[in-house]
Amino acid sequence: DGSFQFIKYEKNGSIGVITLNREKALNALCDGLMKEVAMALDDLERDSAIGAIILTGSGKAFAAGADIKEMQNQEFSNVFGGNFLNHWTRISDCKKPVIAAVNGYALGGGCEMAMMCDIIYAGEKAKFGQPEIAIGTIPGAGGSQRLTRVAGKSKAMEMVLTGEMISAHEAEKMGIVSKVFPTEELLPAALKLAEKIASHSKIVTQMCKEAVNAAYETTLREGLHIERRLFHATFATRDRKEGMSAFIEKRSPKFTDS
Ligand code: CO8
Repeated sequence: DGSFQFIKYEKNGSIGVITLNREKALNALCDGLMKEVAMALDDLERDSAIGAIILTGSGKAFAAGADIKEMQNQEFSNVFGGNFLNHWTRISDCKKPVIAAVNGYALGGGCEMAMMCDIIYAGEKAKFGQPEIAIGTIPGAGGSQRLTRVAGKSKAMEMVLTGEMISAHEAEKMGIVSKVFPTEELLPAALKLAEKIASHSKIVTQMCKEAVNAAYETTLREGLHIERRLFHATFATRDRKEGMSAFIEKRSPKFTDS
């Protein structure tokens, strides 16, 4: 649809693909771009045909961070008072699975944006980093928190205190990225993953995502409680019955997302 200025956005069967499209600025995440991503996500969440979402970049970058030109002349009273970049949380609030397909730079807010997604696939030339320290600020959208939970204190400290980039393979070793592909194979692989995810019951998939996120955001005791409740809740769906019946009857399940 031609109404977006900073992203391209398409639906491909049960998959929604959001492509950051501000190549000249290495997809720097200006306010307008983030608002468009949020609008696309609103639409994809409303569309019951969509079972998984891919977020990807273009040209040399996934995204080279928050827009430094936009931040340059801001002052504390504005950013604090206006809760600057508050709407960035839209991605992590998405109930449907979001896959980041990272080819090229994922720096600062770009790395944080990838980590807001549920699964990160990377092209072998991708670079990840939190370079905020080099421009006199610090990560502001999860770089000191999500990165530390995933990679541990020593690695996270090294990245945020030096600002240096790491390769896709290093990111994979650290657990930030789940798989690395040759550049050209990244998007097809992300689509294949998204199709696999979207082939399951969409309602149960959302419960599953919620359960994993509980592990990430709560104590073990609370997380186990939430998991048990959600597991019980799958018994309120037709798809749970259908999935188990199909197994017993040795046929493929026909999920109705109900
Ligand atoms: N913001 C604005 N413009 C950018 C950004 C950016 N983050 N990154 C690149 N650009 C622009 C450049 O200014 C340049 O524009 P122009 O042609 O008008 O001069 C164009 O993109 C191309 O960039 P380069 O010429 O620099 O390209 P190179 O290939 O030489 O270098 C790099 C590529 C290494 C990626 C380099 O562009 C770079 O270091 N970019 C900045 C990376 C960075 O510091 N990112 C962190 C930004 S701070 C941040 O993200 C804080 C997040 C806080 C979120 C808070 C939420 C609540």
